[in-house]
Amino acid sequence: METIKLLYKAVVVGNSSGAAVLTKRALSEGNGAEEVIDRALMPAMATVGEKFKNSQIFVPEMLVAARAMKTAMSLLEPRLLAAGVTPKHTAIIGTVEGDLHDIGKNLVAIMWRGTGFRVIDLGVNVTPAGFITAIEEHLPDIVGLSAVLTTTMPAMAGTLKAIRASNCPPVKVIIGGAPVSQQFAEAIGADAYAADAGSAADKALELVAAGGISAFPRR
Ligand code: B12
Repeated sequence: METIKLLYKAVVVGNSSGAAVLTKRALSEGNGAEEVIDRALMPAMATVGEKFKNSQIFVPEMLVAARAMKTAMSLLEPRLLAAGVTPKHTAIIGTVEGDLHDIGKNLVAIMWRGTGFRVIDLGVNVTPAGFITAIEEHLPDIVGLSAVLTTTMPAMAGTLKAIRASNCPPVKVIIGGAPVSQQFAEAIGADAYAADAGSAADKALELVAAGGISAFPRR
């Protein structure tokens, strides 16, 4: 079987050592780093996201797949840097103020990275000012807000309001977390909602493809 296909499979099943060997082999066979990412790693993370969405795999399997992808990426990154290749899109993600849950947010960050985004993870208990400062600094295309407690849903609404009221560059905001919904997203004026990490990757791509923010000059 073709090395690229084998690498795809190694990442899907979370075989990190296999992913390392196959990444090196794919490069030695003359594949470019970008080609390896586009043809093996991204499709693998898309499959992982789809399986997670359909409850065919769960958090542990997703984490080992992410680790395999990270192993492969660590071998490809030096080549990308040498070639001056950088991710096309940037995302910021954080759990809103008062909320310390980060397992779901981390999975979304993994999927976004696997989809080709540069992701700046602000962590948990992030204040509205924390989000705004990061938006000003990193000029992201999208911002993800996570809230896992019903009691921090108002903080999510407040964060979105503060972002919109600030002078920070225009940005699309996507929300998620167990207690929030599409209806809540619409009520607070978020650009999108996603129920799980796989859907979050699809939505992020939809948001950047829809544009509307691309006119803003980015670094
Ligand atoms: C683990 C956990 C904790 C851990 C958190 C550790 C950590 N590092 O995250 C600890 C022990 C710290 C904790 C503390 C508390 N917890 Co807690 N916790 C949980 C638990 C068991 C699992 C949450 C989880 O990780 N789920 C798995 C992830 C994968 O799912 P997820 O978060 O929903 O994320 C997915 C989607 O929602 C979505 N998503 C998430 N974020 C985002 C963001 C974006 C942008 C997008 C697009 C999508 C998205 O994608 C994710 C992946 O598919 C839940 C119960 C449960 N079974 O869910 C309770 C639960 C969330 N906790 C609860 C409570 C009450 C608390 C405490 C208040 C308890 C206390 N009395 O101290 C504290 C609050 C601390 C605080 N200030 O935040 C309640 C919340 C009730 C409510 N409706 O508000 C729950 C539901 C338990 C219960 N049944 O009562 N908790």
